[in-house]
Amino acid sequence: MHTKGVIRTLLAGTAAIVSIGTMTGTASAQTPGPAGTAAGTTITNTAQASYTVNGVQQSATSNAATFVVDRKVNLTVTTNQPANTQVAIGQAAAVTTFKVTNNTNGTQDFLLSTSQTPIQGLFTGDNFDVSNIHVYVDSNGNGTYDAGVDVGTYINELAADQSAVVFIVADIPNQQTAALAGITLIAQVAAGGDAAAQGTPLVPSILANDDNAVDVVFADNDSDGLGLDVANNGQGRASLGYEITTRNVALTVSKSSVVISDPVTGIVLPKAIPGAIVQYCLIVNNATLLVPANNVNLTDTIPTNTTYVPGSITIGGLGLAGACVLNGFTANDDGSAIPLTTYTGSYNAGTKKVTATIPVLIGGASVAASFRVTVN
Ligand SMILES: [Ca+2]
Ligand SMILES: [Ca+2]
Ligand SMILES: [Ca+2]
Ligand SMILES: [Ca+2]
Repeated sequence: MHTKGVIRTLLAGTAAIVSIGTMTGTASAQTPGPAGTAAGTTITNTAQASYTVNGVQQSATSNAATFVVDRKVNLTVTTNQPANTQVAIGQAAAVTTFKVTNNTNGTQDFLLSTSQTPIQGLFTGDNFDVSNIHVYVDSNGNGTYDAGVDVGTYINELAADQSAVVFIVADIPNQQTAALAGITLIAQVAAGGDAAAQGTPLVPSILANDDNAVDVVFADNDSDGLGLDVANNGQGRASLGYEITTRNVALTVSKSSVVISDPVTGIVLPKAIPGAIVQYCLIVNNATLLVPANNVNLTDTIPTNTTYVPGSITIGGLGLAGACVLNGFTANDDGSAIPLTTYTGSYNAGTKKVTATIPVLIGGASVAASFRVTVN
């Protein structure tokens, strides 16, 4: 303990000092947490002297020796999930979860960033990078990433000995060789005290201690033990992996036909007589949530004894219970671009093959395509 009390009172007569040094601090009576007494706490010490003069009890009090507690900056960053995040190729918004604990004896902000530099030994086999990386704080404190709710990008005003959950959200590339991507969360201690603003990174005090100022001392460790972080830099980090486990999706195609009209009754209860127009409906479904299927090509050779109805291909319609209930965009038979959509369709008169192309079929979605033939 810092002792600077000076007994200024001159002692006279036959004095005998009986006791010296009674601490009287102005700090809160509460027992501090593991981070210790809060930075900025004023600690005051006065000394007492008691003595007798000619048998009469006397006393003297020193001046107060006062200093403020300095800021001992420390933090820990850990993973907050039991294993790597299992993902599929092409998966969007894949989440890894971390925890940042403030071991500083004061309320701090924490700035958050990421690194994809593989930590040697930890991520052997890291062979791809994720993209569209975002870091979010678990604003509603439920430990789960809630898109649109957990939107804070830095930890704001985290009290001493308290923790915050942080998510890294990233897209997995559409790359068949992808297997493992390590991702690192880096937390940097920043100034607290302004709930409305992001603090600037703390810097350690390099001058001699000022009793009246809260000096800053970095006391963090080398969090990865591998050289990418170092001790006493005000930063901590932890790493997790994105591991590819899904290389295919559950994609199904269903097909149905319906007679649209016949040459006798028109559209009223039409029958499949020669000359009737029949619409075929193809519904493609991707049942694997979160994983898109790309460049979905639907092909269908028109049946014997029918003739393709030119310009009848539609793509992007709505299918229900295996039937087309709403036709989509009308395609050009030559495969050229269709306004307002990325779908394309074509008919090859030589092979009698109808093709519909759906560039992206997102997980959990269905797209219908249709074309018509006339019964010969
Ligand atoms: Ca949440
Ligand atoms: Ca703040
Ligand atoms: Ca100080
Ligand atoms: Ca460190």
